[in-house]
Amino acid sequence: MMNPRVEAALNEQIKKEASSSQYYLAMASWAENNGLNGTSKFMYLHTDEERFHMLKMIKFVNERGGTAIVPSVDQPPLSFDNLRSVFELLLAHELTVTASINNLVDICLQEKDYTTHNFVQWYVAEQLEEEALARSILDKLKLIGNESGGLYLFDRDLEQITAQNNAPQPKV
Ligand code: OFO
Repeated sequence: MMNPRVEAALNEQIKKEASSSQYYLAMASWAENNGLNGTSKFMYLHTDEERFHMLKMIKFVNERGGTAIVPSVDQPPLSFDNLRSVFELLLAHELTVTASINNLVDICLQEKDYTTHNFVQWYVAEQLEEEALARSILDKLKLIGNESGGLYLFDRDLEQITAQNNAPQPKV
C-alpha cells in the first residue's frame, strides 16, 4: 500500500508530465510548420522525454501497490508568437514543474516515505538539467535578437545538438 497523500501527489505529477509532453508537442508542430526544423526536432525529442517521465512515474506507482491514474490533458496552444517566446514559455513551464517536484519531495519527507523520496531525486536532477538547458538556449536567443541570419544559424545549431542528444531512451 502506498501512503495516500504521496500517491495523490504522484498522480498530480503524472498529469503534469503528460501536460508537458503535449505542450512541447504543440511547440514541435508549430516549429515544423514555420520552417524551424532544428527547433522542431528539439521539441519532438523533448515531448518524448516528458512522456518517458510520465511512464516512469506510472510504473513506480503501480509497482508500489498504488493505482496510477492515466490523465486527460488540456488542449495546448495552436500557435506561438516567435522563437524566443517559445523558449521563454518553455523555461517558465519548467520552473512550475520544478516547484511541483519540490513540493513532492516535501510531501515524501512529511509522510516519511523515504523510498519515494529516493525515486523522486531522479526528477530533481532532471529539472536542474532542463532548466539549465532552457536558460542557455534563451541566452543565445537574446544575443541574436531578431536578426534572421542569426536565427537561421541558431535553428541549425539546435538541430545538431538534438542529433547528438538523440540517444535511445532508457527502459522504464
Ligand atoms: Fe518532466 O521534466 Fe520537463 O517538465
